Amino acid sequence: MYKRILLTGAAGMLGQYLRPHLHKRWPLRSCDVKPVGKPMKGEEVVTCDLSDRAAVFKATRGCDAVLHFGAISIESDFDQILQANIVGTYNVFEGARRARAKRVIHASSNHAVGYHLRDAFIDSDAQPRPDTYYGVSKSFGESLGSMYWSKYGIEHASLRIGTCRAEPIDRRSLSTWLSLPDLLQLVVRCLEAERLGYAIVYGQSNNDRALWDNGKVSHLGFRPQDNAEEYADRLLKNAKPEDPEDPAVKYIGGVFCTKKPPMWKG
Ligand code: NAI
Ligand code: 15L
Repeated sequence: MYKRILLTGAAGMLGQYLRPHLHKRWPLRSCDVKPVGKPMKGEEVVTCDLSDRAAVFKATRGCDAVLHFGAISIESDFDQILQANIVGTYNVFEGARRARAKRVIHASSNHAVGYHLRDAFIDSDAQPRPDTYYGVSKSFGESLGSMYWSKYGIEHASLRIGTCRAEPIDRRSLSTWLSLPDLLQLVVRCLEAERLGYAIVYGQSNNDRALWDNGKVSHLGFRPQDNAEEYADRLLKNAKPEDPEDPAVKYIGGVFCTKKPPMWKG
């Protein structure tokens, strides 16, 4: 049982989904630099920038678990990633240590290992092979999690999330999809599992075309229920043939592996 859980990134897509579900189970403090919305009864809402160390330390005070979902969630300029995702993640871990938190769960990403070949069927021991500055920042969070576990005993899970949406959106996400209910199950298992230690877990549903092996973290009891294959006919109906040598096809990270990822305005 937790006294209070801090959720960073509470105004974001995944934070907004998780908030009410978490609030039903545990006292919750929701935090973001953007407006989170009206507090639910008993919920505490905090506005803060993750790069503001004093504000993050204040936000973590009194929390015995942290779900760190706040971040720039796509590729961006290095200086922005540095502040929000690298400095910000350090602030969250250090705040959690000062608050004597038991567990920190970090929304990492498949982009921490984006340059592994798609058909390599990597597991939790795969080396970091980030595909972007964004992926580098997620890999940094995984390393911090390892250090805070080994040095201070703070249990940690880094969730290498695939594509978390209400539904899969394209051919790639028939492999990488994580449904929202499966995300919730994953987060709850990481909070409730008797033993967490240091865990690297792939955030994927029970997809026929799954790319990753969660066998080494089966003790968490994460058993995803959804399968992207249900959407395959619709998504593949008008799909063009793929070039297997295109980096966006060859590697796990998809378009993030191209020289200029299309979502990056830099
Ligand atoms: P999102 O972009 O919708 O939400 C991220 C939230 O972080 C936003 O509300 C934003 O305001 C907040 N944030 C950004 N910079 C901040 C700062 N400096 N200070 C305080 N708050 C800040 O992203 P989404 O989809 O909800 O993802 C949540 C987490 O999961 C992110 O860490 C993302 O990298 C990770 N993730 C998401 C995936 C997905 O498919 N949705 C896949 C892999 C990882
Ligand atoms: C991520 O890390 C992003 O946050 C998300 O928006 C998706 O692009 C996802 O990866 C993906 O790889 O599909």
